[in-house]
Formats: sequence, structure tokens, C-alpha cells
Amino acid sequence: MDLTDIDTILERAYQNGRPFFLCLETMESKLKIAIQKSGRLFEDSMRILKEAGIEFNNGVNKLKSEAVNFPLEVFFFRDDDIPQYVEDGIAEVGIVGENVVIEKNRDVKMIDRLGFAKCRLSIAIPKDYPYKSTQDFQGKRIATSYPRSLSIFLKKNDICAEIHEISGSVEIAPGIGLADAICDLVGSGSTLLMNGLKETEVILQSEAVLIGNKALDQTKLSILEKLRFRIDAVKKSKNNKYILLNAPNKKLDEICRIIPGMKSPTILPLAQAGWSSVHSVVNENDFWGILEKLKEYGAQGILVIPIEKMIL
Ligand code: PRT
Ligand code: ZN
Repeated sequence: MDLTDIDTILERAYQNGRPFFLCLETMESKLKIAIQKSGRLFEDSMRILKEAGIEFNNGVNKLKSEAVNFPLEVFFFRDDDIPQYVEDGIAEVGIVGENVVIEKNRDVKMIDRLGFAKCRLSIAIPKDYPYKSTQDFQGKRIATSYPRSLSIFLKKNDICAEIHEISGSVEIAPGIGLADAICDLVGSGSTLLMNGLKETEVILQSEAVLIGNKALDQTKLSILEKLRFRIDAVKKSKNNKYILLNAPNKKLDEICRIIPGMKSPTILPLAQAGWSSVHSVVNENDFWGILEKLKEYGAQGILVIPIEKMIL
């Protein structure tokens, strides 16, 4: 920057009536992330950023929020608009349901799965219908807010059915005679149950994903890498537990084989002869199976502790 640049900046700063230091501040590069303004994704999206150590000064502006300790700006949008805004570069990355990414079919990059807002897109029919196979949908009317995903599924299965696109309360469509079946998101399945429907075909599984613009410059890519590193540490910590137990020395080999930990378990001798304390990390999915085996091998005093962050 030379003196002419400084003159120009000063001139603009005074024209806008803003203090000079604010102009310098806006020159710092920040990654723009789009998250859902309100709805099922909002809280978990903010939580994952918070757990990644990113803090926001909660201004009144609900359109945008700036992180105070990380080069990140959050923009709040309707989830349906996020893929398009990311493709257009209005936001460089975004958090949205995979179902929306597939349905909107925008030219964006799928970066990471985030492990929350898990659901599936399924076809459901009145519970008394004697369903046999996907061929039962031939010539039927199916109501959905996901016409693209449904039409891909129907084509793949050689089914010729009529798609009725509706934007909400899809589950009431069969009851009011608007459709023979529905294609909608299912979480616990209780909405289907309450509306006298049963799930017959799962079209896709979905969870919240981080998507990105395909043409990020080097500065934005390096901020994104830092963000991904932090999110990854949060995700790993959620999937793993720290485990401490007392083990009889004669069973240590078997025990170490089932709880290998990040490199290998830590083993410390106990004051009581013939016993050791074993510390390790176990994956949540294998947890209950491992616990049963540990008891079989005579492990005692088993403590399981949540991990806050985990970096391999
Ligand atoms: O206002 P905006 O457009 O931003 O939000 P939205 O109303 O379109 O979406 P929102 O907030 O309802 O959901 C956002 C995202 O959450 C979805 O795109 C999915 O990726 C994810 N998600 C996870 C779900 C569900 N689970 C879910 N169960 N989205 C919707 N549902 C609905 C479903 O449509 C049905 O009406 O919940 C009902 C079924 O739930 P169960 O538990 O009874 O089976
Ligand atoms: Zn939406």
C-alpha cells in the first residue's frame, strides 16, 4: 500500500463517516458461511461452531454475525437457498441437509458430513395397503416436496407415477384424497404413524453436511482447512469415549486387543499386586460390545468419560 492508497482510504472513510480503523478491519479476509436462519439445523450448526472454539458477539442483526476469534462471518438464510448462495459465492461454504443439496442439484462441493440432523427421504403409503414391491407405485399419484429426488428414484426403478409437488404438510395428502402415497423426510417415524401411513421405500439417507463453492481462492481455502480441522476434532470427540478400568494382569493381552486406543492403551500398575489400571479410547458404536467383553475378562471399576476434543 502506498501513500496514494492511504489517501483514498482516508477520503472514503470520511465520506462514509466511519472511523479509519474500521476500514482496515474490513480488509481482513474472512470465510463466509451460510447456515439456516431458524429451524432444525440452526442450533446444531451454531453449536458445532461454538464447540470448535468460535465465538460470536451476538449483535441484533439476525442476517449476519461475525466471529470474534476466528476469520468467519455467518450469514443466516432459509435452508433451501443455501446451495444456490454457495454456488454463486454469496457464501463460500454452508451447512445444510444432504437431502436439500441433492434436491437443489447446484454446482457445489460436498466437503464433510457433520453427524447431526440425520433423517431419510422415504415413500409412505396408507398403512392398510397390502404393499408388495415398488411396482405397486405404477400409475399412482405421489405427493412430495422433493420432486427431483423422487423422480430419479422412480426412473431408476422403471416406475411411471404422477408426482404432485406440494410445499408442506405432505403427510396429510393421502387422507384428503390428494395422493395415493407420499415421499417425505422421516426422523422417528411418528408423523407417519399419526397419519395412518407406513414407510415402504427409503430413497436416501441424509444428515447435515458442509458444502463449499468450487472456486475458493488460496486464502479462503486455508481458513476452510482450519475450520475443518476444528470441526473434525469435535466430531471425533463425540464419537469416542475415554475409558478407565482396573484389569487383572493375566488378562491384559486380551483386554488390550479389544481397546487398542489411539496408539495403544496406557497401562499403570495398581498398588494391589496382580492388577493394573488401563486407560484407552473407544468408539461409541462399539462401546456396549466392548463393555461386555471387558466384564468377561474380569475388568472392574470401569469409568467412561466424555472427550471434549480429539486430535489424532
Ligand atoms: O424455513 P426453512 O426452509 O429454512 O426450513 P424447513 O422448514 O424447510 O426445514 P426444517 O427446519 O424443518 O428442516 C431442515 C432440515 O432438517 C431438513 O432439510 C433435513 O435435512 C433435516 N431433518 C432431520 C428433518 C427431519 N429430520 C424431519 N424429521 N427435516 C424435516 N423433518 C420433518 C419431516 O418433513 C416430517 O414432517 O419432520 C417430520 C417427520 O419427523 P418424525 O420424527 O415424526 O419422523
Ligand atoms: Zn426449507
